[in-house]
Amino acid sequence: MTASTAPIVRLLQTRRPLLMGIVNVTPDSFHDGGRYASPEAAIAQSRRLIDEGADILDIGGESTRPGAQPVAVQEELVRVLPVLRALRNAGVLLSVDTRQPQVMRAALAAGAAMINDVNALRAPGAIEAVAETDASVCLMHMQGEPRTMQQAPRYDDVVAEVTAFLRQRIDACVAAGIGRDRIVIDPGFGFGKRFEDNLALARALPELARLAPVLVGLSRKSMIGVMTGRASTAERLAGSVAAALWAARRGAAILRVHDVAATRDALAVWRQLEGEGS
Ligand code: 9MG
Repeated sequence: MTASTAPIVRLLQTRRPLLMGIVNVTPDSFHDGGRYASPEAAIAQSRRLIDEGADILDIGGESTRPGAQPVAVQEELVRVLPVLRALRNAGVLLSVDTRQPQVMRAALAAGAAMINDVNALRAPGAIEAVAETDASVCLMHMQGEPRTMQQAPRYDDVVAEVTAFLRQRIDACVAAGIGRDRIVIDPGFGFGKRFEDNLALARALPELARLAPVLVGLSRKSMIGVMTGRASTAERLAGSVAAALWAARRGAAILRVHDVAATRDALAVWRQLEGEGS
């Protein structure tokens, strides 16, 4: 296998875990919906997250929260492209959170180096859109689709089923020409999962990390609300930071978070207490 020049490969070699800051250019995301819906607000938030220490920004123009309605491709493009263009030389890796091949192609041409697809490149043309570039990809597991996924999630063995799905998606990507070192996987916390499914997957992180680097997204999610008794996402910062540390300890390579500064500080303290430097 030839050595990849994909930026994610270099980043993962130098620093772990990486911090991926969330930028929702949407009116309806579950925690910060509407706050960064204009390009100007999203660009300002992106710059704040960079100052706080984000390694990667994940820019999304479609909410994937439970119950969310799909967004037209044109609308998604109008939301994410101005943000990408403004940040292409900002010194961080730009990821775009999308399920649409057309958005993937336009985003990669506008400076994105990673596609974060909650649908794991299953849409027709999605694998090709990534394979034709040297971009990296996050393949996430989701049962169902955002609009209905939390209505009746069901598994016989959630860890075995999610592992088999991710293994199959890795194989499909590799067969299409996406180098294994460009692939990151994600069990998809909250995406067609009950609380006990999320817990089982969290506990299986070391096992999943044997397949590929694992991205973990727990920030402010309902699982944190259940464990802390905090109904409002605004009250879930401490729980989210605790979960991020726990995931890092179990091999998470990338932490997808709303709160970069708090997570970064917590990781720095933890690493130094462990004698691992800052
Ligand atoms: C877009 N998005 C929302 N939550 C996510 C998660 O947990 N993982 C990934 N990869 N993307 C997510």
